[in-house]
Amino acid sequence: MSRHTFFCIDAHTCGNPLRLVVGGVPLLPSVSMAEKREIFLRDHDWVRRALMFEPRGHDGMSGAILYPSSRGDCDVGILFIEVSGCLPMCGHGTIGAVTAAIEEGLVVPRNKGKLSLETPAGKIEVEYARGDQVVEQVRLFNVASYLHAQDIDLDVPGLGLIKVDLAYGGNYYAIIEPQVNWPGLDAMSANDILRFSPLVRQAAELKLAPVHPEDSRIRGVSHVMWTEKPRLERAHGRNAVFYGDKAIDRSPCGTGSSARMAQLVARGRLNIGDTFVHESIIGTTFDCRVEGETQVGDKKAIKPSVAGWARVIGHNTIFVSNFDPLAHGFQV
Ligand code: PYC
Repeated sequence: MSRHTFFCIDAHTCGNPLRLVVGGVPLLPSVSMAEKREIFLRDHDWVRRALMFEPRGHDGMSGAILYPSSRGDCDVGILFIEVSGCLPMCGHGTIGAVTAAIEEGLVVPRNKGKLSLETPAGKIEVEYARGDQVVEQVRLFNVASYLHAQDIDLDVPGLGLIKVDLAYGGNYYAIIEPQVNWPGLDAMSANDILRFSPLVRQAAELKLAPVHPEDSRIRGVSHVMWTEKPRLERAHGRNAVFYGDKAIDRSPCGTGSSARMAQLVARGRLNIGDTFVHESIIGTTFDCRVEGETQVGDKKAIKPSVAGWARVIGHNTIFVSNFDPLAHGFQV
């Protein structure tokens, strides 16, 4: 029998899953994480499908793999794997992976409480606070984020004409605010989110087909963010983020929060230095901040940071055997 064994640390970040694969992963050449991502997708995508899809994963599964960084100025590289592919950047994935890696002694930071990570979307800095038992908080200083397009009219079957903004925070987000044809998240069930989001994403992609001005490998509308007033007194906004084919982020979404802040700053509704507490669909929060201004191509951009917590929930030894007809997973 040929059986491949993966050792995983399962965790969740504010409710959203993160499977850190620490053993059994394919070796990749010493190139940038952006190139490793392409090689992984080309030659080893079965690993992602086996570990993310049913029966070993589920519709909302996501994970990460740590690799040595080929950059001298980074402690480690990180590859994000999830149901839709390998994201250039993932906020909840970073918070979960850093928490698990620090608690389990997988990375030794050069500077106490700090890590420099190479992601496929670029270098990010991380600060973490370690308590007696657990890592209490991870703050990631995300890639430059910007508003790509605003007030775009989309004709969405079942909704009618709606206006969306498109913003980048490590992935491209179609952001929808309450408006005439869409009264807000509170009027929507989870089934509605799953039904309308792919239609919005498809319409936004058809109209805008965004390509990152500094890295053409980062392209396409991958996520849809539905926004709403917060329920929690300390929060400034609430959202539900759709990704993959059937996933709704249980966390407030790190790259989504970065995109949302970039949109709000560009629209003059948030300022440099402001904090932005973002509430998720299940009421967990990320403490976000607009750290500064920058440029992406010829667009004004922000430097966002996002802080949240994660908890390790178990060690998982997963077999993928050639005797299992569903070894490489399936989606329904
Ligand atoms: O936290 O950036 C994020 C994220 C992306 C997809 C799901 N979560």
